[in-house]
Amino acid sequence: MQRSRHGRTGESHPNDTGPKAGRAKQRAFCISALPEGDDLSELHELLRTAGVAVVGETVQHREHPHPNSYLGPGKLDEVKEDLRKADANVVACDDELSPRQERNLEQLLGVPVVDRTAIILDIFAGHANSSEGKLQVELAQLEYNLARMRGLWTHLERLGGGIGTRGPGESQIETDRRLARDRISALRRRLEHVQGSRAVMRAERERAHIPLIALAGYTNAGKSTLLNRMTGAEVGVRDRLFHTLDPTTRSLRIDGRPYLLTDTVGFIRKLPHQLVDAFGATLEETKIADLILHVVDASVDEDEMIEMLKAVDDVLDEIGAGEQPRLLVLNKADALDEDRRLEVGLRHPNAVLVSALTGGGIDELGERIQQEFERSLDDVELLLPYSEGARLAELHDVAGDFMEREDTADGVVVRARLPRTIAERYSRYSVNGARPA
Ligand SMILES: Nc1nc2c(ncn2[C@@H]2O[C@H](COP(=O)(O)OP(=O)(O)OP(=O)(O)O)[C@@H](O)[C@H]2O)c(=O)[nH]1
Ligand SMILES: [Mg+2]
Repeated sequence: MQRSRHGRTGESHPNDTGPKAGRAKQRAFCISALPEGDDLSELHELLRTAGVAVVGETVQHREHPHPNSYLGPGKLDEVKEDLRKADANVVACDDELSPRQERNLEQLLGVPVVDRTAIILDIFAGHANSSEGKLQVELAQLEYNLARMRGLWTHLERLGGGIGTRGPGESQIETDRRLARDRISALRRRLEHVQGSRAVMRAERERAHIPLIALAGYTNAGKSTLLNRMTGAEVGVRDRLFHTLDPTTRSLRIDGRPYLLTDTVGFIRKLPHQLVDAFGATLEETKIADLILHVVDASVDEDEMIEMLKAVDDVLDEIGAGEQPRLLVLNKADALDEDRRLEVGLRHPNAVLVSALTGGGIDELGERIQQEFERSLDDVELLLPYSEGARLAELHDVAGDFMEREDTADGVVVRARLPRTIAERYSRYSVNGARPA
């Protein structure tokens, strides 16, 4: 194979993902022991997002990955040859590898091996902007590395107390582990500090009782685009995975009523548990939401969409948001052909089809959101003495268009539909007593 100063020359490989493969510093060969039917396109996307070129792949359909080396020994011989031919300098695995599998693979193949978790952590590290995001990612990375150190340690232990096992190697690992643990505690403390202000904001919101709606969904589903469309925010949007890590909350009004809409980190199949742990506070926003808009990219085929929906449902369950009221939002309607449009309509009759990009379906989404909150609204008739006039503004703020006022000799008579919690607060002004909507 001819090589230029910049790497491989014009020759193209069937698995090249694009022109970048010729220049990229890191050239990955993908391996997987996936069950029949799955493919590696998502791993390719992850690598593209991480700035790594894909130069080849091998899939071995196995019941279970090989416990020592992930793929079987015969397959690994083939991979070794393929690696050389494709001039790959790193192997990327679509699963999380045990420390032992990773170590053995590196020894057998002679190049660094990264697993799915490491790739995702790497992407998160590259995309973290806020100090909180950076701390969260560092915490997840340390947890991941600590598990690897532990693996190395058991490996040495198994060698038995012979020469060399009680020397500097052992104490070095112990020191490293202790340092990692100290750093983890320090990071947790700093995170708690940073997250304090979020708790204050939340308490304020709860006092005001503004309904909180959280966007949740697979990475790249269009959550940030939808936030921007609905609230006029200018959150960054890009066709890459895990572009958003920091939560953004913006207010919006539907028929005059205020809501808060929050956009957070996206999910993925096999989202590393270290990230779920470290991003606990960020994901908390989803957990405490009054309504979750589950956004999914409907422009893919049905099977893939179902898989993405399931991956998100799993994470929502895992973070304790499984029981939250939910509305399914099928996004990217503009990219659907007529057949697919009909199909999603039939298969997901309760979902709302929108295009965050063009604005199609957004009004209907607004109506559906209102309907979801309808149940928690009460019709009230209040008599506010003129001395309590200041409260009118607050009432108007929460009731939006659903408020009428009439000036009488005794004060202002207000008829409004209010969130139950606010209706309760005003019950002492009630003319007929609050009655359920
Ligand atoms: N065709 C089409 N593309 C869309 C639509 N909504 C979003 N996109 C595109 O999808 C890509 C991802 O959009 P984002 O809004 O960044 O997606 P996200 O869900 O916030 O992704 P992460 O933050 O990475 O989890 C971008 O290239 C958007 O332009 C849509 O309605 N139609
Ligand atoms: Mg986003």
